[in-house]
This record gives sequence, C-alpha cells and structure tokens, in this order.
Amino acid sequence: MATERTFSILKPDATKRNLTGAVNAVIEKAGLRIVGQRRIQMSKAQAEKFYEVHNARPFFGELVEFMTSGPVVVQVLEGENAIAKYREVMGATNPAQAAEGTIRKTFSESVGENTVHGSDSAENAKLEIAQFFQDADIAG
Ligand code: RTP
Ligand code: MG
Repeated sequence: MATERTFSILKPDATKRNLTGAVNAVIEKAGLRIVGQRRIQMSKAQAEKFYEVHNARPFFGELVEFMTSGPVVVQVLEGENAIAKYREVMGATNPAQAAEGTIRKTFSESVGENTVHGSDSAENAKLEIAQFFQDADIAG
C-alpha cells in the first residue's frame, strides 16, 4: 500500500454545529494526517464546478445551495491508502445506512447534509486538491 493524498470537505452542517474539531478527531484517530486545511466560503461557481458530475441529478440545485449556505473546511488528508480509508471513515452517503462509528453515522442528519466529502478515486483526488490548494499550502 502506498501513501496517498485525498481531498476532504467538512460541509456547512459541520461548521454550523461547531463540529470541525470533533470530525477532525475522528480523522486523526483513523491515522489520516491533515496536511492541508483552510476554512472558506464556497462561491456558487466553485460548488457547481466541484459537483459538476452531478449537474443532471434532481438534487443538484439543492446540493449547490447547501454547499454555499455557510463556511466549509477544505482539507488534504494523507496516509496509507488514504482515499479508500477516508471513504470508510466517512460512512455511506445516506447516514441511515452508514456503519457504526463512521463520521456520517455519528454526526449527520440527512443524505443532503452529510457532514463530509471525500474523493472517490486517485484521479479525482488530484483534481479536487488542485481546485482548492496550491502546493505551498500543503505540508506533509
Ligand atoms: P461526496 O461526493 O459529497 O463525498 O458524497 P458521496 O460520494 O458519498 O455521494 P455522491 O453520490 O457523490 O453525492 C454527492 C452529494 O450529493 C448529495 N446527495 N443528495 N438528496 C439526495 O438524494 C442526494 N443524493 C446525494 C449528498 O450530500 C452527497 O454527499
Ligand atoms: Mg461523491
């Protein structure tokens, strides 16, 4: 297994409920290192670009509205097998189906407001990190 980097977002429901530290504790306990982190207000254009792959889905408008409804924390996580590992730590998209101990099971209230994003492939991790981070803002 190789050391990988993945891209993470703590979504507006996390910042709104003051859960950034609690979620980061789960991330770090799982052995993932937070090697880049920034709190931002996403613009509509940024959110539309980020979730472009879903632009034909019925929930797209709602998703963009939610992602711009408050601050988010964008992160680069590093570790062994980080992409798959973080997806496991996050839990299923729908918190009702997420396993015990996962971030979404512990903190999320609905499929729309599900607390975290994590890249789903090495290719997307690279693209997503590049959308929000410059090399100088990541220190592994
Ligand atoms: P993410 O991209 O945010 O990490 O989530 P994911 O891979 O687990 O799920 P994905 O299928 O990529 O969906 C992206 C986000 O869209 C919202 N969603 N809403 N109302 C709905 O039925 C519905 N389905 C998806 C969720 O916020 C999901 O995380
Ligand atoms: Mg996804």
